[in-house]
Amino acid sequence: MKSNSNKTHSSRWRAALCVSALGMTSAGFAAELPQEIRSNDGRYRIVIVEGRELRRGIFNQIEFAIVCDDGCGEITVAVSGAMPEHEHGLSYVPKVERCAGNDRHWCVDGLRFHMPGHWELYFDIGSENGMVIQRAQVAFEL
Ligand SMILES: [Cu+2]
Repeated sequence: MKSNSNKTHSSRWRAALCVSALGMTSAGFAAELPQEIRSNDGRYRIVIVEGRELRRGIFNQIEFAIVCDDGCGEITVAVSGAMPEHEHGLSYVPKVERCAGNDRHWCVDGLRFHMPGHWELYFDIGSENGMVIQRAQVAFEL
């Protein structure tokens, strides 16, 4: 009886290890963001502080700073994502707010890439007067 249950336990372990090894080696389960993503007009630099490794199918969290050579002013930030080839966005709207422990940083939660394939991640930065939105974007495979 006892040896039976040990055997089951050990084969479960093997299966778990197998899945985990696949996740580590197969391209597509995880993607790494660059440390810095610049907005298309060159003004805003998104500097990723935490959470550069994105994984498919989970709620990823990212912490980032936005840096401008001349100071950014009172900006607004929205984060979204899309699979352009499938013509759809994220299945959940991620939450973006000033980080609780550091209000100079922005924290994104609920960033979930639900499908395998080519994704784009967008940071939309609204200017102080709210008149201009600049986008910083990055593409990756998950
Ligand atoms: Cu898709």
